[in-house]
Amino acid sequence: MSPELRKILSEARSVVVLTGAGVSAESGIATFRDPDGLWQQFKPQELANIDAFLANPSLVQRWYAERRRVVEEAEPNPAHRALALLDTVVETTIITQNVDGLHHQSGSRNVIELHGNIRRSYCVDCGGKSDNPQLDAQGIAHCRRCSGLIRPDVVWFGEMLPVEAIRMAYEATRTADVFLSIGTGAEVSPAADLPIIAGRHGAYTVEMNIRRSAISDFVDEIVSGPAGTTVPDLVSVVLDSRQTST
Ligand code: BV8
Ligand code: ZN
Repeated sequence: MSPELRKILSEARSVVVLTGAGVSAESGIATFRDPDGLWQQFKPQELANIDAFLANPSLVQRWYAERRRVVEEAEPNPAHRALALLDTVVETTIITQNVDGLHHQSGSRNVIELHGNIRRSYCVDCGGKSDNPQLDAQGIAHCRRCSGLIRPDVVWFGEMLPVEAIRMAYEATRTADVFLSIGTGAEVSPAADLPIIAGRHGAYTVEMNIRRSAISDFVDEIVSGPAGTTVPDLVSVVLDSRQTST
């Protein structure tokens, strides 16, 4: 970490963090595009879109049920916990692409879930929440109120992001002093545009990853290494600098 980043972190009033699947990798949740990632077996087009779901609801429901089981067994890792700690000394907004809910679980207060949350499901027909669906003879989950198909409350390709979530994300991004992009390949828009927008609005932009991403050439600084190590290290610099200055 450069002396410049140390100084900026010690004076920052607002830190905005974009997280991707790499932040949850050390909690045992597979990423999407890494060599052992989720998309290796299936392509996003085959699963994470409404047409694939309507064409084969059983396959898509089973895939999400399996991912939800992994998520429900997962624990926040040191990266999640460090970001929750950061929130206690400087205004921290977490904009996450992850659908696992681990930032909430680790105690972060300002979490914007851009792509929804896999722990929630709803009926495609009446929109009603569903946590105890009716299974038909093929094991396909239906709504108890109207028999509509049950889907995960996540944003699929080609679907709009939650309007309030993306509005808050842009607002935080435009006013950030420091913008950290952690554990994301930055290949999915509009999330991937946020670090670029932050830089244009004067934020010092930092990428924290184990390899280069689509935004590596556009950020001010790259901190390489696993998030479970680099994020606690960065947060301890902020804590030390704030404690010595008080
Ligand atoms: C929209 C759902 C508009 C939930 C996901 C061309 C054709 C068609 C569409 C498009 C197109 N061009 C652009 C688009 C738009 C499209 C898009 O961006 N497509 C891409 C693929 C080209 N975007 C959309 O469709 C979005 N909607 O634009 O709507 C619209 C306008 C009007 C009207 C209607 C619509 C919706 C995007 C949301 C898609 N949903 N997931 C789920 O099933 O989980 S995307 C999926 O990718 C996840 O949400 C994930 O969060 C996201 C990004 O992936 P990453 O988090 O970055 O994960 P990845 O595996 O890629 O990378 C992991 C990274 O971690 C790596 O860099 C790795 O090095 C690093 N790492 C690994 N381990 C560690 C680590 N780093 C640190 N420490 C470690 N230990
Ligand atoms: Zn229904």
